[in-house]
Amino acid sequence: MAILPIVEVPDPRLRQISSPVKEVNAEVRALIKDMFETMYDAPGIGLAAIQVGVPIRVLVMDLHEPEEEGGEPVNDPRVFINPEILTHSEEEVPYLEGCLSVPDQYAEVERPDHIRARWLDEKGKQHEEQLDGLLAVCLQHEMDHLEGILFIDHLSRLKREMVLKKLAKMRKDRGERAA
Ligand code: GNR
Ligand code: NI
Repeated sequence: MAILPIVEVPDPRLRQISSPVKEVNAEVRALIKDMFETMYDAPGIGLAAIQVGVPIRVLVMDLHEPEEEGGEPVNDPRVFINPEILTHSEEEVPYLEGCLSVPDQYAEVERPDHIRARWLDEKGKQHEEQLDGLLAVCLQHEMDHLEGILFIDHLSRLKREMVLKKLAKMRKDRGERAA
């Protein structure tokens, strides 16, 4: 059990293409456990293995709602191994995205509204489902990480530079080395 350091821009590892998982074994399951711990600690709603420096096609996700008044937090952990998008809608919708690897920066990204996806779970069992809403947004964001793509790559050059400038300023104000 471990909370792993999250890789942030401009680390070149975020640009790597992740390799398919050949066998869903104990080593992969141990990584998944650490990824959940890291994601919940951050906190975030999704995490790709490359964000903790491991270039394999493993994603974890939990779209847990923030605790409602007086209610219990609802956890819904999901694992996606070797995910594929089979089809996607023509219609795109904007969503205000953020990324643990581009800390504290948010921008609207347009993506297909719903997708049909196939993946393996942590037991190696295959799933195929139509996904929409935040689940579709998040899976597409995480699958981009597997190809070395970040949400800021979907923005205009001007907007991307604004986001990176704000990040550099935030780091400078916090006394970190600028990107
Ligand atoms: O925690 C996260 N929130 C989020 C919000 C909108 C769209 C995508 C995301 S994913 C992000 C965690 C992350 O960086 N995953 O790669
Ligand atoms: Ni991300």
